[in-house]
Amino acid sequence: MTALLTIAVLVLVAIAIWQMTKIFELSQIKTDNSQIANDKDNKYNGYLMFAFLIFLYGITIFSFWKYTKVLLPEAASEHGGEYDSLMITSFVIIFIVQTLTQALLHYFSYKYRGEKGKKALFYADNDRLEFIWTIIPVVVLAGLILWGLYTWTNIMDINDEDDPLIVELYAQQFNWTARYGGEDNVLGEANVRMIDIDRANVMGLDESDPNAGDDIIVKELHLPVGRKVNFKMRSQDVLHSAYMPHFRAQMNCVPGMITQFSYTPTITTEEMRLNPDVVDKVKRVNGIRAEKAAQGLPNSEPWEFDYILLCNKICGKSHYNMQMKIIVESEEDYNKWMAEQQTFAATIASIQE
Ligand SMILES: [Cu+2]
Repeated sequence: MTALLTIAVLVLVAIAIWQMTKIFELSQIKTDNSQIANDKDNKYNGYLMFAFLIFLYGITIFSFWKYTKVLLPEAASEHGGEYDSLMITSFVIIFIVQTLTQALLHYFSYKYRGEKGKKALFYADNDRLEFIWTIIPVVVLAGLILWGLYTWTNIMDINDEDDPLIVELYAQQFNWTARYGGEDNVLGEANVRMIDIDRANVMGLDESDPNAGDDIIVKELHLPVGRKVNFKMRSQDVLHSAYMPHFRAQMNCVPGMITQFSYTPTITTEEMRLNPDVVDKVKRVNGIRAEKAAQGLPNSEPWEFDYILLCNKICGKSHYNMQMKIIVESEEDYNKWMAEQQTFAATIASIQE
């Protein structure tokens, strides 16, 4: 509300200033009252073009200096590196082209500003020039698109080779649940119509399916490092999107269908906590939190880095907080954790007792 009022006040002040300048202008007796731009106007606009170019470069440098540190750390999945190089290459190309074309655009606007007696040269066409400015973008874009398609098909090649771990990610407003296939690594059939809250069947598992009994339902995702994981996504209510930024993975969760994504985690949580970028980020966040703690504000306990699964589709009121912790650990630790979890059959049995 305060923000809205502030904006309203600023807009009104701007209108008032604008009206006042108009009155001031009208009150002046002008010798030259023509609406046609004269040399002085053109020169003034030419310099303004230059000023705008400096502003553009300034804001670019400022953004690099101020915001690059909030970028994600190194990719923690096998395909992540390939994805990152594609993105950084695209960014570098865009950056170079943008820097050059903006400089030329603004410089020429200044150089060829209107001047009395100066006439534009009539220059119909130049085949060679047109050929060059067509062929270069064609080659560069075709290269990027082909590389992109190749990377995309590589990443989206979800198959059962190399004995992948099968994990279901179940989305609902506003939390995540994960399900493992259990001993047989096969997920039991499930459907939202079979949800039975009274019997703690929150994901709608088909109790008559022999594959369902050993399924393990958890609220914290553990993954063994180096093993391929095939994710199957489901949604109970609306569109959600399973986003695991550190693994460069995202897939929509669509009610009524199962979507998939597959990746191999390569860096454990413990290792990632030692990554210089992560150490830096944790330090910065905890600096802010320490300040908050000094003022007695909430959310001020020291933070420790963890991988996360986020929802990346605005799915409702608490969308912003729809997340689940992901822990990547050694196979040994993973097995130990898994052994402590309760199977679906055991949960159901304990409810019935
Ligand atoms: Cu969501």
